[in-house]
Amino acid sequence: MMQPIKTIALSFAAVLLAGQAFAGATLDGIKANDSLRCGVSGSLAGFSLPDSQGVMQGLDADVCRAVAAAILGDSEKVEFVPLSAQQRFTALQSGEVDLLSRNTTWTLTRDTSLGLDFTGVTFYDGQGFMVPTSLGVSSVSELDGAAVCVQTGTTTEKNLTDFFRATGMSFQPVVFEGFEESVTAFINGRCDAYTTDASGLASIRVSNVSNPDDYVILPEIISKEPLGPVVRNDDGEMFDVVRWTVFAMLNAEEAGITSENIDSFKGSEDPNIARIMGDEPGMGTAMGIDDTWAYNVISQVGNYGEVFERNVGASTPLGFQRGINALWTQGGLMYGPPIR
Ligand SMILES: N[C@@H](CCC(=O)N[C@@H](CS)C(=O)NCC(=O)O)C(=O)O
Repeated sequence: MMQPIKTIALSFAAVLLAGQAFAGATLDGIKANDSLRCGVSGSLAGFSLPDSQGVMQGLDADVCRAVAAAILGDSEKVEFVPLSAQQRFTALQSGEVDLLSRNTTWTLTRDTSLGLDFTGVTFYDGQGFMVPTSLGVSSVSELDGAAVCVQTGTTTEKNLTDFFRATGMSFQPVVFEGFEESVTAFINGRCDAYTTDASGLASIRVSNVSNPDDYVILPEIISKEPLGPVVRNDDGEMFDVVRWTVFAMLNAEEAGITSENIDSFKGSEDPNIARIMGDEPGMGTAMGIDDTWAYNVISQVGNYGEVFERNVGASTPLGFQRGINALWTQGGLMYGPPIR
């Protein structure tokens, strides 16, 4: 049966109104507060850890700064909120934070059942194991019967069970809610092994133990841990801003634009560059922010390669190679769709 024209018009109006109610609610809140509340770990060297001056440093922290630069034009306008693995999703759902940028793995269940959306990947990782050097173990295949320290509320805990079940080995999980207590227990010999994302293991080894040589990270990686920023799924504009902020950092690296040389690209004849610079208008306004958004991100925080090198790269204590986190043009997985 055909719907009367009046009913169709009314439902159309309802859809429009609903759309208006949701579009940009988080984005508007950030602008009204003139500050981005960003959930981080706050405990993880290279990703988010306060330095000796109390300034939050790390790749996850710089993603918060980049989003603040895109929305507010100022990368300093961030309030960092340290969150444990267990607290992080509730804090985002309840509105305590606007954005979660905290070594969080993108999985189907998290993306679909929490009222949240993963915006992309800022660091491709995988789960590994660390053991005391004195244990004399060089492969995970030697961990049959091991006691393994692990933090609750993580993919780590689930992968651990899957891995031992799949390999037919036995293990004893020693589960902790807090990060510090899990690491302390491991250092004090409560467990034979500690498991988390390989980046987390490297972080612990350089910043939480007194002598890194007393611990070895085993070579096997047992899972995929694509880590990235998360937003609530009720604000499409906020989702777009966060994902395109990261894409802008990738595109800038690909184009050779850095925080140091960006001003030399002003007035460029290359339309791709002109759109990143905001010289050609429309890209920012399409997301409800200023057209200089990408310029602000790159000039104030840097391109993806700069952020990687500064926080976790070869010259830092973590000493990571780019590996799969290299740009697609260098054989890696990092790919920014076109800004046009
Ligand atoms: N990527 C995994 C693990 C993330 C995670 O929370 N790892 C722990 C161990 S490295 C952590 O970051 N703890 C720091 C904290 O709780 O502040 C996930 O999303 O579940």
